Amino acid sequence: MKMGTALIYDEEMTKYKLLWVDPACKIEVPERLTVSHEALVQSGLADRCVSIPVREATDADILLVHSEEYLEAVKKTPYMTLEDLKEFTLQYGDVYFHPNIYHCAKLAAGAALQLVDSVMTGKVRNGMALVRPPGHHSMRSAASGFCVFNNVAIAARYAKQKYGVKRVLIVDWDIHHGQGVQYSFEDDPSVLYFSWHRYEHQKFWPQLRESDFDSVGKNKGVGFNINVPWNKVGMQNSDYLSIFCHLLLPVAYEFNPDLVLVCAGFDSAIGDPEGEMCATPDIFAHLTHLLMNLAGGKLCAVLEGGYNLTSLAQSVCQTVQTLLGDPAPPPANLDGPCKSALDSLHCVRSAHRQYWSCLKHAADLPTCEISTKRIKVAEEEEEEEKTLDKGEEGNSIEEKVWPEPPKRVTPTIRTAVVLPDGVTCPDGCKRFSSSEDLDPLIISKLKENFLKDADDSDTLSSLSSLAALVEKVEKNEICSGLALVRDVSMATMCVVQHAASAHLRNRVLVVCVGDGKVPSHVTEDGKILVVQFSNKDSEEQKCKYYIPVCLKKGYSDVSGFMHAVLGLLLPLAYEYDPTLVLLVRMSDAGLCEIVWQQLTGLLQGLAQGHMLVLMQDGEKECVGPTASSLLGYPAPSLGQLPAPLPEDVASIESLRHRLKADWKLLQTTAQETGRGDEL
Ligand code: SS9
Ligand code: ZN
Repeated sequence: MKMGTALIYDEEMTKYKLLWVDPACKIEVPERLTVSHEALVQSGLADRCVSIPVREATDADILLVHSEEYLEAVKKTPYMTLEDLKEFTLQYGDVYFHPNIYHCAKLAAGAALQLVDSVMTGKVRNGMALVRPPGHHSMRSAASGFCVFNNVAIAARYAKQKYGVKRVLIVDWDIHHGQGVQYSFEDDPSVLYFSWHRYEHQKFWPQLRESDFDSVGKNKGVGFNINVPWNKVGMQNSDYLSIFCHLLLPVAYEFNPDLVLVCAGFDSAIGDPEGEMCATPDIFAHLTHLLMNLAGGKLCAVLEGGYNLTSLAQSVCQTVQTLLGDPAPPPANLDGPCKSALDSLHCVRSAHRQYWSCLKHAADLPTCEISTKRIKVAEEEEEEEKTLDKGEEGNSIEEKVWPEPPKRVTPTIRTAVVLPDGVTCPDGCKRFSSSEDLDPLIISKLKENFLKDADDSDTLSSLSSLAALVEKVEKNEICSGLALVRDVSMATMCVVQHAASAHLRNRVLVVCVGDGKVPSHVTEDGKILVVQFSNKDSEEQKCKYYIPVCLKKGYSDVSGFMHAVLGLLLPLAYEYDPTLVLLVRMSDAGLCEIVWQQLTGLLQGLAQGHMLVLMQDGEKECVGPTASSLLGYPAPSLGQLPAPLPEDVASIESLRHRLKADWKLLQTTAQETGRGDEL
């Protein structure tokens, strides 16, 4: 199994800067790299990575994306006088040249290629390259937006050419539209480009018509370009997560990439003077985590923007720490998406529904068009807003403050297992049995509650081990656990009752796969949320906190199941924000192994990875794969998914519609219910 996270950095890339006065370019400073790298060193993260040297991209590498004329022109810049450089710069938008930038641009592209090499040859599982200049704006024959060569576009072509990679997913979470990447792959169905970007009805740089949601790709590549325009500033964690759950992830799983490249710009984080968004640095832990089970975990993040040095450094650390496999921090303030974000989501989903079967059911385009075509209306509104805003808020962006993300402490024991004697402990896990330090009071309570009829000592010891495990997880001494038990229903009741008991103050998310009795009666106070997948028509949902999801064809419809996981379970789970996830595999579950591993992997983004998995003692063959997911190994790819069964989609969608009043992250269109539109 591939291990390790590459970190690619070279100080040389700090050795160029703006040599004249240009307000548009003054934010792109060498310190962007030094503070990011320094933060990784200071936090001990750099030491945990595999350090890989940069190299210069060759002409052949650069020509994978750029024209010869452009390359030749850039090659001359090291010899230009200041006046010549200024003049050369003038033909492009929002970019500057320096005698050493050509060298750095070759190193930046080369760093991305070194990263692809390390991941594709299996030297590491994933990694990040800290580079300057960024790349995503540069085009075949033009520099743009601080970018000289298109590092990520070159990396994608290189991966296809050198390693025969069939499908590359590029996720551009920078706050600017990577138009250079879009142009490079517009008619190429082997590269799926996703970008969200500040747009404001085409008023924000680079102010392109083709950055809107209706640029979906061309010719054979139609459907393989996904633009999410943000038409307001101030987007928050919920807005970003909504887009992931209801758009990017379903499409990405359907696309089934062999490699994921991230245009990792952090100007989409709070405090950034360009983005003016409000998502906190910890959101990048989640965005990263959610991509880590695609492509068998092969993920390469390449730095793009990020102009608030504090926010940038924190965001870089969150990303790298997640790549290293540490559990994600609890997600901050997920109070549902805002109206403008929902409008955007609605438009993109409807623009793409003819290309992706996971979006087939998406709502029609809204009748009053809300993006570019409303530019006139928007302009008028803006004028009004400006006159209103000024007095109150003024230029508040400079003063934006947010708490530093708390230290992510990973317990020394990652995964503990409670297994019957005959079953061997999987590598990397710790066998756990515990009666040692469990309060005798708890034991007698267990006996009383769960062993009324028979005094079965095996069951009692396994239940008390589970109870003790819950406590260790609660104290963050152990991150996750796995238990084979004789009676899954009973063990579930026992764990839930114990975990939700007053002295532990948990919020427990119970995810049950399969029929069987679950604790649906103890769910009124919100301390427990139960989501049960089954193929039997269950009674109507009785309460906000018990959610039966019925998949008629069982779990043979992997697409249907994933549809429910990504569009229903994940948003519910994030909004609920549990402190413990209890994943229960009922004896009749019959869910295929890799889907189960995907589920296990995805859910670990919640509750700081605090997860207990319960399985029936007959399912010994499931122990290894489950343990592997709990230990943070990426789940295998699901392959190219067929369309989900319409029947399943219909029932999942109707459930989502019924629940969205209670759970804001389930919304996919703007109704009266979105977070305030006061931004
Ligand atoms: C400054 C305008 C700068 C160019 C931004 C390029 C970002 C690359 N007010 N516009 S990630
Ligand atoms: Zn940017």
